[in-house]
Amino acid sequence: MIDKKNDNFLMSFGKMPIANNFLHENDFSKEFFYEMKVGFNEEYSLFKLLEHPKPEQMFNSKYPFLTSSSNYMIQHFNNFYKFINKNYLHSINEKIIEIGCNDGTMLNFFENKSSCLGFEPSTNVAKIAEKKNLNIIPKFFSYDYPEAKKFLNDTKIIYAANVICHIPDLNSLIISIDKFLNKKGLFIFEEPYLGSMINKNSYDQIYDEHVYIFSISSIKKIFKKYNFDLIDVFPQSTHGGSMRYVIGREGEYEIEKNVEFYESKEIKDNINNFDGMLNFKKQCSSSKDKIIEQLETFKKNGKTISGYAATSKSTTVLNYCNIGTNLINCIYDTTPDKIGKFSPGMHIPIKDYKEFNNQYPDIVYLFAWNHKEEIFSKEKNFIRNGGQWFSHVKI
Ligand code: DWN
Ligand code: SAH
Repeated sequence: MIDKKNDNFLMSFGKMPIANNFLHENDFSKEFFYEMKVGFNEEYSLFKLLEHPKPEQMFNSKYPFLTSSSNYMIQHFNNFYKFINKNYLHSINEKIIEIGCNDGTMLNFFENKSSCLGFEPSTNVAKIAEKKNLNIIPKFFSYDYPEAKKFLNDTKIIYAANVICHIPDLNSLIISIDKFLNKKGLFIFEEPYLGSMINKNSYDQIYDEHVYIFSISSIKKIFKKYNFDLIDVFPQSTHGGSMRYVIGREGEYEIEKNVEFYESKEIKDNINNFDGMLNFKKQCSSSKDKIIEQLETFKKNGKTISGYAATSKSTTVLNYCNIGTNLINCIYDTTPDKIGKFSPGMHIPIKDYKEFNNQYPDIVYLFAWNHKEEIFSKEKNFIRNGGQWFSHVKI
């Protein structure tokens, strides 16, 4: 049982709204806030939120994020599909489950749709996946649904991307995985990586949906508790630095050298224990001071500042640093469900990205720093017109 016994408080980012709750002006007064406290569980080397909203408050019929909002990510998921297909599948009839399939971008690459199943509790995005003729259960992942019965004990691959860190109850998650996988079955998933977050000081990876920021040390310990081995790991450049983990039943597969290689790096870098996090805490508050000072200097010098990409991550930066319309006039974004609304907590207006080149601001805070290649190539004219990108993460 993975429990909270050895959770140690690290720091508080203060009052936070729901990161993806982009809202209309008449909903400002009933906006929900919680205190975003983070900590580190010494027993599992696990970086985590100590308080968070209930999953239903975030994943419901109004979830605005779509996997397909990034062309680069669509390509990445095509490559992830090929990676699974080439390395772990022997026939197109082997059963496959995706946890948190969102709009079905990755599941749609698999050839035999009838052997695939996606779980997606955000029903508005689940509907987009269903329109692609995919087999979807529009609910939170669990083995306990009649519709999932034929996948029990018979699934070769369960995979997920940027989802497992969204699931607070790791015990129930692993019990369901155990019920679905066959003897040689594998659980393959990738998530934002603690090592990258610490290196880049990208503290904006922390928000209500990201209950955990995993590492090799934590994943190995958590799954060991349920008689699973971490058999391989593959660093990824996506979402600012992620790690792909391959999990098999204890003793069924050889453990690849990569696991020890990257795990020993974590031990050397001191990211497997609470003390190793103390420097990160300092970095967060000095980053906050620096950002505010820089934005205020831009303003004093008469510069106009806008944001680009109303990411979930931006909710952490804006609320932690208390940045509102006094500093950033609006945020440009591509998502229909965000445009015309206001950012959670700080209430900065969200505008259609198509309006961006009508009148360029002087400075643009790039909130999707993780998609900089894609965005820079799309917005070359901004730089040609003398504009300047800005971020708290090195870009
Ligand atoms: O883990 C998660 C990841 C996978 O996606 C979720 N919890 C929620 C979400 O996080 P995010 O919002 O920080 O994701 P992104 O992919 O960094 O940013 C997406 C946002 O950026 C969307 O609102 C669309 C916008 N965007 C844009 O306006 N122009 C994105 C791109 C690539 C662009 O060119
Ligand atoms: N895999 C996609 C989506 C990531 S966003 C990608 O990488 O782009 C996180 C997704 O996980 C959301 O679509 C959310 O609705 C879903 N999710 C959250 N909790 C879940 C759970 N317990 N079971 C299944 N999906 C979940």
